Amino acid sequence: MSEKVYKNFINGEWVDSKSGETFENRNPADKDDLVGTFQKSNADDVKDAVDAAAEAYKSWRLVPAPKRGELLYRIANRLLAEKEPCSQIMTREMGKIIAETRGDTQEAIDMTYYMAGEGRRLLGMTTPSELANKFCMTVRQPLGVCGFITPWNFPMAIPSWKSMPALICGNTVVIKPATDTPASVANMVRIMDEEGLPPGVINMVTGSGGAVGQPLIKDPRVRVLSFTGSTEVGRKVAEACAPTFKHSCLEMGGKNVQIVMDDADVDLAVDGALWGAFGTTGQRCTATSRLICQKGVYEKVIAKLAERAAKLKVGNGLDESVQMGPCVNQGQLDTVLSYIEIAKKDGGRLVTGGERLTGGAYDKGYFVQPTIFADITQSMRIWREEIFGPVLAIGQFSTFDEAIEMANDTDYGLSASIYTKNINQAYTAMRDVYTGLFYVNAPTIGAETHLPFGGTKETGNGHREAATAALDVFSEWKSISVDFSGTIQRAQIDNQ
Ligand code: UN1
Repeated sequence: MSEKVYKNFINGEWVDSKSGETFENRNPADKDDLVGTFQKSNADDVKDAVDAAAEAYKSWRLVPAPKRGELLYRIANRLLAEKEPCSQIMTREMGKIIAETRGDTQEAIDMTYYMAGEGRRLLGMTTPSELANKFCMTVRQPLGVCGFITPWNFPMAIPSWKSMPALICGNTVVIKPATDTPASVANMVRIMDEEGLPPGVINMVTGSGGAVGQPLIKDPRVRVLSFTGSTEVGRKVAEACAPTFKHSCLEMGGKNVQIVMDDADVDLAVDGALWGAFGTTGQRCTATSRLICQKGVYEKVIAKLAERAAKLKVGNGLDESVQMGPCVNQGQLDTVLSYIEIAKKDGGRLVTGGERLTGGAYDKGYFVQPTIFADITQSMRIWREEIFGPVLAIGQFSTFDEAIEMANDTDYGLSASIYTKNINQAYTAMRDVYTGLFYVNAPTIGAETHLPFGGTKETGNGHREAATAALDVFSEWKSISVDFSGTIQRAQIDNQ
């Protein structure tokens, strides 16, 4: 696997950073595998990118939306044609297993087709006027330059969730990929360029949050800042956007719960918890990090789940037989290991895992065992704090009302699920668990691109990604009235 030097993409050209510096992107499953070398960019590069995006906006906003949609169709087709190489490199830079990176690329493909179709919709409304001979309608208008700060856990899907709706609405984009996973964004941007997206419409600047993200947030020409990452950083992004009333769309932490009622299909619930907690090595905003079981099935679920978790094959995600990859980097591994210690100290019952995996190929990566703690109570830190790793906290409840109270006992509100055969309880939980996503007899992960995605409380700031909801982030309504009466008509006054 040969080393590749990746450049920034600004105004339709692949260019070096003005800093003259680069950084390495290595495989978290095998530190000897250098995925590529990337530009360590600075504020000058961000300025160039925003200059290009601001200039390109002047003409891109006037391209008819169906034409923008045709370009997106072509981009989707190319992403589909390059699904396998894009997924391979994604596993190498991020670590998640190849089946999941194929899913990630597919999610980008789905979003691109979906938004391509919006080119022929972008629906507004017409509505009657209270006055005679007057016509009223609404249209969506783009905002201008959009800045994106994207995470490493969905290296192509999430950048596509932000880029495709922004572009179809007529905005231009500057994207700062996560330093752990810039190759996947570079692939998406390269394909956009090769399929004919005009220069300056999409720009990519790689580098750190401080050196690249901050100037992007601060540039007054950037009118929308869309960020996916931790609640701690998201709060700072919102504060930095506030003085210029820059719109911010924030997707942040989660502490997602799966509820298992006594009447549930226990094997199905165990399948769901296994996938929800250990898929993507637990590194999803939507990951199941809390599992609560009713008294009657509590020990049974724990025993079955522990047995299945202990058997998961952990390793390099390029091996098709591997079921769980490494943590994305040393910092993430350290966080996971520290929470394992915290959970033990707080009195959690370790039922499986709990150790870093070492020896042989494991020494080259950031591997940890799938880990489960039972007897977790609501005052313990692993009940409350997001870990972003393969650590599941299990608690117990007696009544349905208790389950709802426990489910809502978190600062976050992204996803939740219930396993039950009782339709009344399912519907009550659908209504009363305060999250942005909710699943019945399915795990907390696995949202589809045509449904709004996002969360309540400290997970978000009221916006939703994906679906037509994303159009509300990347366009603003203009209400237009045309008076064809030839007279002055006063609203609210001449309407008797
Ligand atoms: C995320 O973890 O930030 O619903 C996104 C899911 C995926 C997206 C997760 N489709 O699990």
